[in-house]
Amino acid sequence: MQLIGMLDSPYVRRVAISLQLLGLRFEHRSVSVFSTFAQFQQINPVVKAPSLVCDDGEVLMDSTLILEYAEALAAPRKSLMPIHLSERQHALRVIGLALAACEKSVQIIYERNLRPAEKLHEPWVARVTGQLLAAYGALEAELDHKPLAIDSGTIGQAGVSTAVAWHFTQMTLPEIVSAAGYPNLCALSSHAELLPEFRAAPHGDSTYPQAG
Ligand SMILES: N[C@@H](CCC(=O)N[C@@H](CS)C(=O)NCC(=O)O)C(=O)O
Repeated sequence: MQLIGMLDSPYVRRVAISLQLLGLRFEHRSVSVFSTFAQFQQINPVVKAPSLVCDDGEVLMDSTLILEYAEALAAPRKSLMPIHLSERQHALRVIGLALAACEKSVQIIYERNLRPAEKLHEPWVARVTGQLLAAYGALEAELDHKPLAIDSGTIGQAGVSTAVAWHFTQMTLPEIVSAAGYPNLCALSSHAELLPEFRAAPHGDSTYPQAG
Protein backbone atom coordinates (compact mmCIF):
# COMPACT_ATOMS: atom_id res chain seq x y z
CA MET A 1 0.00 0.00 0.00
CA GLN A 2 1.03 3.59 -0.55
CA LEU A 3 0.78 6.48 1.89
CA ILE A 4 0.38 9.73 -0.02
CA GLY A 5 1.17 13.11 1.51
CA MET A 6 3.97 15.09 3.08
CA LEU A 7 5.32 14.52 6.58
CA ASP A 8 4.92 18.22 7.36
CA SER A 9 1.25 17.29 7.79
CA PRO A 10 0.58 15.95 11.31
CA TYR A 11 -2.15 13.74 9.85
CA VAL A 12 0.22 12.10 7.38
CA ARG A 13 2.91 11.79 10.04
CA ARG A 14 0.65 10.07 12.62
CA VAL A 15 -0.27 7.52 9.96
CA ALA A 16 3.37 6.94 8.89
CA ILE A 17 4.44 6.38 12.50
CA SER A 18 1.42 4.22 13.34
CA LEU A 19 1.88 1.95 10.30
CA GLN A 20 5.43 1.24 11.45
CA LEU A 21 4.36 0.57 15.04
CA LEU A 22 1.67 -1.78 13.73
CA GLY A 23 4.29 -3.67 11.72
CA LEU A 24 2.69 -2.83 8.35
CA ARG A 25 4.85 -2.30 5.28
CA PHE A 26 4.05 0.69 3.08
CA GLU A 27 5.53 2.87 0.41
CA HIS A 28 5.51 6.59 1.11
CA ARG A 29 5.05 9.19 -1.64
CA SER A 30 5.74 12.72 -0.41
CA VAL A 31 3.27 14.48 -2.70
CA SER A 32 2.15 18.00 -1.72
CA VAL A 33 -1.50 19.11 -1.68
CA PHE A 34 -0.25 22.58 -2.67
CA SER A 35 2.94 22.56 -4.80
CA THR A 36 1.99 19.33 -6.63
CA PHE A 37 -1.81 19.68 -6.57
CA ALA A 38 -2.24 18.22 -10.07
CA GLN A 39 -0.13 15.16 -9.25
CA PHE A 40 -2.12 14.63 -6.04
CA GLN A 41 -5.36 14.99 -8.02
CA GLN A 42 -4.30 12.06 -10.24
CA ILE A 43 -4.13 9.86 -7.13
CA ASN A 44 -7.10 11.31 -5.26
CA PRO A 45 -9.28 13.93 -7.01
CA VAL A 46 -10.35 15.22 -3.58
CA VAL A 47 -6.70 16.10 -2.81
CA LYS A 48 -6.69 15.22 0.89
CA ALA A 49 -3.52 14.29 2.76
CA PRO A 50 -3.15 11.66 3.93
CA SER A 51 -4.54 9.38 1.26
CA LEU A 52 -3.88 5.65 1.35
CA VAL A 53 -3.79 3.63 -1.86
CA CYS A 54 -4.69 0.10 -0.75
CA ASP A 55 -3.12 -2.94 -2.40
CA ASP A 56 -6.19 -3.40 -4.64
CA GLY A 57 -6.02 0.26 -5.74
CA GLU A 58 -8.89 1.60 -3.65
CA VAL A 59 -8.07 5.00 -2.15
CA LEU A 60 -8.87 5.85 1.47
CA MET A 61 -8.60 9.29 3.06
CA ASP A 62 -8.74 10.89 6.53
CA SER A 63 -6.08 9.79 9.00
CA THR A 64 -8.54 8.37 11.53
CA LEU A 65 -10.27 6.22 8.90
CA ILE A 66 -6.92 5.11 7.47
CA LEU A 67 -5.80 4.13 10.98
CA GLU A 68 -9.03 2.20 11.50
CA TYR A 69 -8.18 0.22 8.36
CA ALA A 70 -4.56 -0.22 9.50
CA GLU A 71 -5.75 -1.51 12.89
CA ALA A 72 -7.94 -4.08 11.09
CA LEU A 73 -4.97 -5.17 8.94
CA ALA A 74 -2.74 -5.61 11.99
CA ALA A 75 -5.34 -7.43 14.14
CA PRO A 76 -5.11 -9.56 16.16
CA ARG A 77 -1.31 -9.33 16.16
CA LYS A 78 -0.96 -5.67 17.11
CA SER A 79 -3.04 -2.65 18.08
CA LEU A 80 -2.36 0.88 19.22
CA MET A 81 -5.74 1.13 20.96
CA PRO A 82 -6.48 -0.16 24.48
CA ILE A 83 -8.89 -3.09 24.77
CA HIS A 84 -10.47 -2.17 28.10
CA LEU A 85 -13.36 0.25 27.80
CA SER A 86 -12.27 2.82 30.40
CA GLU A 87 -8.76 2.99 28.91
CA ARG A 88 -10.14 3.20 25.38
CA GLN A 89 -12.49 6.00 26.43
CA HIS A 90 -9.54 7.94 27.83
CA ALA A 91 -7.41 7.27 24.73
CA LEU A 92 -10.25 8.56 22.52
CA ARG A 93 -10.49 11.75 24.60
CA VAL A 94 -6.74 12.36 24.29
CA ILE A 95 -6.73 11.61 20.55
CA GLY A 96 -9.69 13.97 20.08
CA LEU A 97 -7.80 16.76 21.84
CA ALA A 98 -4.66 16.09 19.78
CA LEU A 99 -6.65 16.14 16.53
CA ALA A 100 -8.38 19.37 17.55
CA ALA A 101 -4.94 20.89 18.23
CA CYS A 102 -3.79 19.79 14.76
CA GLU A 103 -6.92 21.18 13.12
CA LYS A 104 -6.69 24.55 14.87
CA SER A 105 -2.95 24.82 14.08
CA VAL A 106 -3.61 24.07 10.41
CA GLN A 107 -6.46 26.61 10.30
CA ILE A 108 -4.14 29.34 11.62
CA ILE A 109 -1.41 28.36 9.13
CA TYR A 110 -3.86 28.40 6.22
CA GLU A 111 -5.25 31.76 7.37
CA ARG A 112 -1.71 33.17 7.41
CA ASN A 113 -0.34 31.54 4.27
CA LEU A 114 -3.27 31.25 1.90
CA ARG A 115 -5.27 34.40 2.57
CA PRO A 116 -4.08 37.81 1.38
CA ALA A 117 -2.96 39.85 4.43
CA GLU A 118 -5.69 42.49 3.88
CA LYS A 119 -8.38 39.78 3.98
CA LEU A 120 -7.16 38.16 7.20
CA HIS A 121 -10.10 37.99 9.59
CA GLU A 122 -8.73 38.69 13.09
CA PRO A 123 -11.82 37.60 15.08
CA TRP A 124 -11.61 34.19 13.40
CA VAL A 125 -7.88 33.89 14.15
CA ALA A 126 -8.53 34.88 17.78
CA ARG A 127 -11.30 32.29 18.08
CA VAL A 128 -9.17 29.50 16.59
CA THR A 129 -6.18 30.51 18.74
CA GLY A 130 -8.35 30.23 21.87
CA GLN A 131 -9.51 26.78 20.79
CA LEU A 132 -5.91 25.71 20.09
CA LEU A 133 -4.75 26.85 23.54
CA ALA A 134 -7.75 25.14 25.16
CA ALA A 135 -6.85 21.85 23.45
CA TYR A 136 -3.21 22.00 24.59
CA GLY A 137 -4.24 23.14 28.09
CA ALA A 138 -6.50 20.10 28.38
CA LEU A 139 -3.82 17.77 26.98
CA GLU A 140 -1.26 19.09 29.48
CA ALA A 141 -3.74 18.50 32.32
CA GLU A 142 -4.51 14.97 31.06
CA LEU A 143 -0.79 14.15 31.09
CA ASP A 144 -0.52 15.44 34.67
CA HIS A 145 -3.43 13.26 35.69
CA LYS A 146 -2.40 10.17 33.67
CA PRO A 147 1.00 10.03 31.91
CA LEU A 148 1.15 8.22 28.55
CA ALA A 149 3.53 5.34 27.77
CA ILE A 150 6.18 6.45 25.25
CA ASP A 151 8.28 3.45 24.19
CA SER A 152 8.18 1.62 20.87
CA GLY A 153 6.65 -1.42 22.56
CA THR A 154 4.08 0.40 24.69
CA ILE A 155 3.16 3.65 22.95
CA GLY A 156 -0.47 3.79 21.83
CA GLN A 157 -2.40 5.98 19.40
CA ALA A 158 -3.01 8.56 22.13
CA GLY A 159 0.76 8.92 22.62
CA VAL A 160 1.50 8.99 18.88
CA SER A 161 -1.16 11.59 18.10
CA THR A 162 -0.30 13.81 21.08
CA ALA A 163 3.44 13.75 20.34
CA VAL A 164 2.91 14.41 16.62
CA ALA A 165 0.46 17.26 17.27
CA TRP A 166 2.75 18.97 19.79
CA HIS A 167 5.84 18.70 17.59
CA PHE A 168 3.87 20.03 14.59
CA THR A 169 2.63 23.08 16.49
CA GLN A 170 6.10 23.74 17.91
CA MET A 171 7.59 23.54 14.40
CA THR A 172 5.00 25.89 12.94
CA LEU A 173 3.46 28.16 15.62
CA PRO A 174 5.86 28.30 18.61
CA GLU A 175 5.05 31.98 19.22
CA ILE A 176 1.39 31.10 19.76
CA VAL A 177 1.81 28.00 21.96
CA SER A 178 4.78 28.77 24.17
CA ALA A 179 6.58 25.54 25.15
CA ALA A 180 7.41 26.91 28.60
CA GLY A 181 3.80 26.53 29.72
CA TYR A 182 3.56 22.84 28.83
CA PRO A 183 6.28 20.81 30.58
CA ASN A 184 4.44 17.47 30.28
CA LEU A 185 3.94 17.87 26.54
CA CYS A 186 7.57 18.95 26.06
CA ALA A 187 8.84 15.89 27.95
CA LEU A 188 6.55 13.52 26.05
CA SER A 189 7.53 15.01 22.71
CA SER A 190 11.29 14.95 23.28
CA HIS A 191 11.06 11.30 24.34
CA ALA A 192 8.83 10.32 21.40
CA GLU A 193 10.95 12.10 18.78
CA LEU A 194 13.86 9.79 19.72
CA LEU A 195 11.91 6.61 18.90
CA PRO A 196 13.01 4.94 15.65
CA GLU A 197 9.50 5.12 14.19
CA PHE A 198 9.39 8.90 14.72
CA ARG A 199 12.93 9.41 13.42
CA ALA A 200 12.16 7.43 10.26
CA ALA A 201 9.26 9.81 9.53
CA PRO A 202 10.48 13.26 10.64
CA HIS A 203 8.34 16.38 10.29
CA GLY A 204 9.20 17.98 6.94
CA ASP A 205 9.58 17.13 3.29
CA SER A 206 11.55 13.86 3.48
CA THR A 207 10.26 10.50 2.30
CA TYR A 208 9.87 7.55 4.67
CA PRO A 209 12.41 4.94 3.59
CA GLN A 210 10.62 1.64 3.12
CA ALA A 211 12.49 -1.18 4.87
CA GLY A 212 14.26 -3.51 2.41
N1 LIG B 1 -9.37 15.16 9.23
C1 LIG B 1 -8.36 14.97 8.23
C2 LIG B 1 -7.60 16.26 8.02
C3 LIG B 1 -6.60 16.14 6.89
C4 LIG B 1 -6.15 17.49 6.38
O1 LIG B 1 -6.80 18.51 6.59
N2 LIG B 1 -5.06 17.46 5.64
C5 LIG B 1 -4.55 18.66 5.02
C6 LIG B 1 -3.03 18.63 5.01
S1 LIG B 1 -2.41 18.89 6.65
C7 LIG B 1 -5.05 18.72 3.60
O2 LIG B 1 -5.32 17.71 2.98
N3 LIG B 1 -5.19 19.95 3.08
C8 LIG B 1 -5.61 20.21 1.74
C9 LIG B 1 -7.05 20.55 1.66
O3 LIG B 1 -7.80 20.33 2.63
O4 LIG B 1 -7.44 21.03 0.62
C10 LIG B 1 -7.44 13.81 8.63
O5 LIG B 1 -7.44 13.43 9.81
O6 LIG B 1 -6.77 13.25 7.75
